[in-house]
Parts: sequence; structure tokens; C-alpha cells
Amino acid sequence: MVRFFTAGESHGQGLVIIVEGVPAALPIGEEYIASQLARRQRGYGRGGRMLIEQDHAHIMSGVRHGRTLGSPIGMTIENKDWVNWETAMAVEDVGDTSHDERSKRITRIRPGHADLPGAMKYGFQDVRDVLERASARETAARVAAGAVAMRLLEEFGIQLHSHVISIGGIKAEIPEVIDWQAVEESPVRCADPEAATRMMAEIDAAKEAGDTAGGTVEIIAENVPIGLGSHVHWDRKIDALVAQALMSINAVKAVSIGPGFEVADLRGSQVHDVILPVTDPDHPWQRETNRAGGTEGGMTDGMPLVARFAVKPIATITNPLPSVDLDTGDLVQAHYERSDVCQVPPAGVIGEAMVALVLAGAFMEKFGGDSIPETRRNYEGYMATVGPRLKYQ
Ligand code: EPS
Repeated sequence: MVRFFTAGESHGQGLVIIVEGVPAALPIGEEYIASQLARRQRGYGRGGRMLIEQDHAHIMSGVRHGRTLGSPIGMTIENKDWVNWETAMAVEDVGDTSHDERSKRITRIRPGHADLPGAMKYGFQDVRDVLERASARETAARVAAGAVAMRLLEEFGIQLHSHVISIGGIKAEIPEVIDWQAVEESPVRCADPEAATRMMAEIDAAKEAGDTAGGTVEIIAENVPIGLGSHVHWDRKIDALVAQALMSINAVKAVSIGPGFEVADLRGSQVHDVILPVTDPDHPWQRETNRAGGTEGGMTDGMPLVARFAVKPIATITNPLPSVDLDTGDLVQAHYERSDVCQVPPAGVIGEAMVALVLAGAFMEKFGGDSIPETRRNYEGYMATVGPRLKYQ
């Protein structure tokens, strides 16, 4: 089982991450994790905070001489912005904070954020007590955890990618073969350069109007072995686990495996992926298509795992919506606090991290092992059996 925890507030001292269940002898270092964190920080439409931060995960435990020990991997990411929030976010009771602008109580609830249900549920008088943890800043911690999972999957040839398929209703033409290097270089992580230009113009227009823009993202995991997850119980189905993981990302409102909702309008013969006769024993069970998005019956089917998700426009809007005051219930304009205009491009990187964590968990559940060599023996032993039955009885 691969588990992870995150802790940390957006303007606290930093983020804390524990990843547990990673076998020993996995080569890993801070540089690898930093490269994933840097990918999350990029993207057209990001706000001022990303100019302040240079996210770096400091590995505190679980790694020795560049290899995992099998013990929990502990990491911290320092918030560089903390210096500006030492009073407002102080751990100790600092007494009178009336001299500090950032310590002012926030009572003008933002519709669409965690503000209202969070304040009610936890009995808070100050919306900051909710928004600090509800902030998408926490996704930096997820990307650090996901980088560890990705490193594990890479050892077994599994690669993750993401690309943006729409922003603000502007849809990309998805090419037959995606140039992943070009996606990495695209300011909106889009495989269609023409659509990318229009997406950036839409982000500019939203910003100009004091508004925000959402969009949709696709995650693709290649070279996933057949049989991760299980058909036997709801909480072991890989598609269900992927859906939960992606839905847990801030602002995500819908998730699909493969084309998702689109298959409901078609006939069975137009949806299911024809299985081709086995000609290459090393690559059995090829399909003509992958409309199943790489899962059948809650298990991976050997095709790339494809998941899409929709990100709503950020709830913090420069030109705020009418709302109510937490104290009085009277009409006010919602609170505005520095935020992004569009967080769809980084959402792809965060989605990759979440899918990597789910796949790493399912991978370890299937193959087990306390060290990479042991896991590899189990993996190779299984992979030698997944061809046509008469050949592998
Ligand atoms: C984010 C850090 C936050 C926000 C953003 C994501 O920093 P700050 O609140 O200091 O500007 O920019 O948060 C949100 C989009 C949100 O919904 O809270 C980050 O590190 O990604």
C-alpha cells in the first residue's frame, strides 16, 4: 500500500509531506522532485505567488545515499511568502494584531470556495481559518508525493503525461500522436498551438474582466501492466480510485475515464475496443482503439490509462460576486485575495501526481515487495504469464 499525507497552510511556514509504502532501493533525489514542482509552478494565468515561491522539497527521511530505505519518506517545502505572514499565521498567540493588515478577520464569504461550509463546520469566526488549508497551495505537497510515486512507476517503464484540452470553452484539436516536449514548452500545456494562442487570449480577457477561467485536462499513463485494480470489490476498482484522486484536486468538478460521458450516446459496437489477435507474445491483447480509457471491470486492460477532468474557474474573483457577511448575513461583495486567473495548466501536473499515487498503490498491492529487486521479480514473474492461456498454463 502506498499512502501519503500532507500538512500545511498556504501562508504558514511550509508544507509537510509523508509518503509511505515505497520499497527500498529506489533511486531518488531532491533534484527529481524539484523538476516536478517546477512544472506545477509554470503556466499562463498563474498569479503573483508563483513569482515569490521556488518550490523545493527537502527530503528529511526515508532516503540514504540516493536510494529509498523502505521507511516513510518525509519532506518539507518551505513557503518563501511566510516572512510576510509571520504575524497573521503565527503558531503562538501573538495578542493584539490590529497593527497588521494581513491579520484582519475575513468575513466576506467567497461563493464557490470552502469559506462558508468550512466556517460553519469548524465553528470559525474568521474565514482565513478555512481558506489557508483550502488553498491550492497544498497541491505543491501532492506533486512532491506524486514525484516519488512517479519515480517508482518509471522503474517499471510506466510514464505519465498530461495536456490541456480546453480553457474557457476553447477546445484543442488533439493530434493523433502528441509531442510531449511541445506540451511541456506550451504556456498552457496544450498540444494544439493554434488553440493554445486562443486559450491565452481567453485567459487575458478573463483577467481584463476581473474574472477567472476553467477548463479540462487529460492525463495519460503509458505502459501500465494489465490487471491493476480489481473487479471484486468497489474500493479496489482502479477507475474508481483514479476518479476519487482526481476529484480531490481543488476546483475539480467532473472526472471521466477515457471519453466518459460521450460513450453514453453511442451503441455498444461503437464503444467497446476490439481485441486484436496475438501476434507478438511480448505485447499481447492489443486493441484497435482505447475508448475504455485503459480500464475494464475496474482493472487496467493493458492499454494506456486515460482520465479527463474538468476544473471550474477559481472562486476568488477580482471583480467579486455579491455575497453575504459571515457576522451579519447582510449583502456584501465577496472577499478578494491574491489568486490565479487560470490554474488549468498546473492542474495537469497535479493530476499526473494523483494518478501516479493511485497507480503506485495498485502496483504495490499487486506485486508487493520490500525492495525494488523483490518487486521486480514479482512483476516480471507475473508479466511472463499474461499471454494467451494455452501458452502460459
Ligand atoms: C497556490 C498558491 C496560492 C494561490 C493559489 C495556488 O497562493 P496565494 O494564496 O498566496 O496567492 O495563488 O491558490 C488558489 C488558486 C486557491 O484556490 O486557493 C499554489 O501554490 O499553487
